[in-house]
Amino acid sequence: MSADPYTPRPGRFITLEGGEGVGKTTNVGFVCEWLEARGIEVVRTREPGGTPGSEAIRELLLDPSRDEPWCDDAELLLVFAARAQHLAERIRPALARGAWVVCDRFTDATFAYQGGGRGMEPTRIETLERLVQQSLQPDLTLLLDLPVALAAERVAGRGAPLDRFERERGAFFESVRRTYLERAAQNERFAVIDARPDLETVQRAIAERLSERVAAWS
Ligand code: Z5A
Repeated sequence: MSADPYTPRPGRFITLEGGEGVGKTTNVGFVCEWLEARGIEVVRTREPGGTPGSEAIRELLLDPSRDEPWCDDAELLLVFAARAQHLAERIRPALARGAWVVCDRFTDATFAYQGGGRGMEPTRIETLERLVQQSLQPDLTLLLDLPVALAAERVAGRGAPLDRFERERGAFFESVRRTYLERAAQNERFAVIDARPDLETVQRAIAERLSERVAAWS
């Protein structure tokens, strides 16, 4: 008898990535519901954030009204400080007990924003990645890909105030998108999802990729 691909098993780590406004937050919920419908315990979380301390660091990172802008190194260290706490308090304990963790952004965002966007050397980011994560990497990264102009329209359509990153220029976001796509081309854990179509079509594509990967893990 073949194994049921949806039988709960030691935890898996799924991340959603992409530039601003590509639909990560909208689709994190869809991924969680898809897994829960198959009897899997899911922990939904996000970065920066996911614990009270890490959410406090998120506030520091995103606040657009700060008089003193963060220098690039301070921004990078804050991102990894939040991540270290998140891993220790939330992600590793959940994976250890067999829950699946679905996270809105993780370290690929650091390579895309601090690396691609701010121009930091990837080797500096890799050093902190090794220190904080050791060997832990996501099992699957769903990269929602959308042209920058279309993403900006969707963000504007939400009508919410812009955070410190959302105030960056188009070239910054082009570089973020390019970095994500380059990483996806180099790493099999990525599944790139075309985020241009309507939500139903995007979610059908996400469900197909989830089905393939979950079946392959069984
Ligand atoms: N950051 C960093 O620099 N380094 C790091 O290591 C990490 C993060 C982890 C906060 O992230 C910032 O932190 C982020 C990078 C930095 N800044 N930026 N930019 P965040 O995840 O909170 O911020 P965000 O990317 O700006 O998320 P967002 O604005 O919430 O966007 P989203 O989650 O991708 O999109 P959404 O809210 O789900 O969708 C946007 C709108 O489009 C919304 O009205 C939806 O209803 C609509 N939508 C969604 N899908 C569709 C489709 N298919 N068709 C039509 N409309 C749609």
